[in-house]
Amino acid sequence: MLDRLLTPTITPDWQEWMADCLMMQVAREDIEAFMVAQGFGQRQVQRHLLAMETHPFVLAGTKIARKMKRRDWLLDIYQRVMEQSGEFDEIEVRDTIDRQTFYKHYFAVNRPVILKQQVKDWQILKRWTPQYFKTAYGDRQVQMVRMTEDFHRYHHHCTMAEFVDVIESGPANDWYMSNANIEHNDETLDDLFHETDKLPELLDPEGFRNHGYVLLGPAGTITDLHYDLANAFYVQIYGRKSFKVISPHYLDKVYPYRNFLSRVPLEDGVEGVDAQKFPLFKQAKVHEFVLEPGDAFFLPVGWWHWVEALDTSISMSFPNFYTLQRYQQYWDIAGRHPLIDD
Ligand SMILES: O=C(O)CCC(=O)C(=O)O
Repeated sequence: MLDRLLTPTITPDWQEWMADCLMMQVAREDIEAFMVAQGFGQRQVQRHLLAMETHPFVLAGTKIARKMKRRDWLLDIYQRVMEQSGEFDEIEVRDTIDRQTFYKHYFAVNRPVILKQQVKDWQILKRWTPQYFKTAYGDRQVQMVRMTEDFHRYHHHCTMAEFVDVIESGPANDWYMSNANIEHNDETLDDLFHETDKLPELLDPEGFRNHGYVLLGPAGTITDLHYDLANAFYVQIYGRKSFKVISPHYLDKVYPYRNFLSRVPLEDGVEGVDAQKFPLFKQAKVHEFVLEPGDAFFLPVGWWHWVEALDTSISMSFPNFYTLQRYQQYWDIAGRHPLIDD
């Protein structure tokens, strides 16, 4: 009787964890041993497991988990096969590229590339500095993403001049003018895109403004590991940014959640990732590089990326390729599926 009173109840959170383990085919004995070590009673755990194992929800979930495992297996094999060519060991660095080579050998095969000279003569590389933003757009109201200590993000309004003062006052990771504020900053972004040099060899001048981003923030700004729903042509305008990039083939190794985010924190580098919490992560190949002002980077759809500003930084990201990107439509279909939400 006393035992029963002292034994913790198996809360809905624990039940969810147990169901998850069962669906992922973790051995019954392992689940039992783990829970007993957490203070649960053995008979109590056994009773729950027995009821859960034959529950129709768990049986349906097990089938779905098997399907997902088969897909993960296939992605794993694709990666291994590709690696045999030796061509994908590193992200390729080139000076420039012509349209045909780019679309055939990179865009169409989802292959990233760094271009060191492609945008070197862009005028905004000389003109754009935080001080220029302050002088030319100082009194504009702009919207920033701010992040609280508990990683809650919210929007903050201030003038461009105020924002520039903040980002120049030292490293921080809680002020960012990024893609999340695109609608509110429309007028300012329109003007910035109007100023931007064009790149007709690779990007369609017609669609230059559509859904492109200007990313402005202090040294120390971190964008956590995630992937984008479209291809992006990323240009580093001012300051340096450090990238960690992972092929989409490692989907199950980066612990995805909420659609396109990863649970793996990379602030302490790849070595700093907790191997107990994220045991599969060590199997993922992480490409690390730094973009300098004037560097461009083709970031294909689905590639995981983690980014840190090493200096006060201005970057741009363009989606206006000559090939239409209709992936968003497919995403809408997949995104509505509740199982993809976690
Ligand atoms: O420069 C950054 O902070 C990363 C931007 C990014 O991840 C994105 O545009 O998808």
